[in-house]
Amino acid sequence: MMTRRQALKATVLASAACATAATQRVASAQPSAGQAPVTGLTGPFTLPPLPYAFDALEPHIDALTMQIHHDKHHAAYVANLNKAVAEFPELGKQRVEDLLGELNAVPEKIRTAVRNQGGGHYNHTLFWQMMRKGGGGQPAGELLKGIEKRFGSFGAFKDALAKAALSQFGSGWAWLVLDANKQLGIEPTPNQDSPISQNKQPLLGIDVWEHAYYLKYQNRRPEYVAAFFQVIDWDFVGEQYKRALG
Ligand code: MN3
Repeated sequence: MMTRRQALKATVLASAACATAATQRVASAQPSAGQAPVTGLTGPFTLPPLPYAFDALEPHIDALTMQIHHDKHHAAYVANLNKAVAEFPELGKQRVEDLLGELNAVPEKIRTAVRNQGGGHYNHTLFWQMMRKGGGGQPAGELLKGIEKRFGSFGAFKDALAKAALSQFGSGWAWLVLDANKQLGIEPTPNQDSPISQNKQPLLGIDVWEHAYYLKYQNRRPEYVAAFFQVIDWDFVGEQYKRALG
């Protein structure tokens, strides 16, 4: 049997090995497809690769935050979602957004797990695509028109989304959504709740969990929110808007 001291030493060595691997991978700054060392990722739900290098959003969002956020946090939501649906194989054949859109149809035993872990998987899958290297600026076309019509101006929209992000107490998200009446709106959600569970299509979301910004910004959430606006991929958000309008 391992003594406590041996167990502690083994843990420290394992952590050191992880830290070394993390440093090497940040240095190489490659997309992380197939690299995530988290068990439970063999399906039915899978971790999508980050669509750009870890350091693509520097200096606004740092490479180490991106790496941990994707490879550890998002990977864990996927792994835990897979564990939750393991005894309900038919659920694993559905899209995660369909499970979240009909949470009441999910067996009660795993409903909270699907809400939290499935929400984490879906929200982050969108989140990576909502950002890009050299992003920021303003939307164009129909989305800009829609935002101006609903909020008065792009500046007023930006202020409203930032306000929702800053006033979310604790962990959660602030979203630009399109509701069932095809109206744009600002929607804060706690934890990993997704607007899609309220029949609202998320178009743009700011993750305001501390894991999204603490390494670089510590408690300065307003700086992180300002930085997020510098990396938004408005082309992607505009496409989401068009699709949601139908
Ligand atoms: Mn997150």
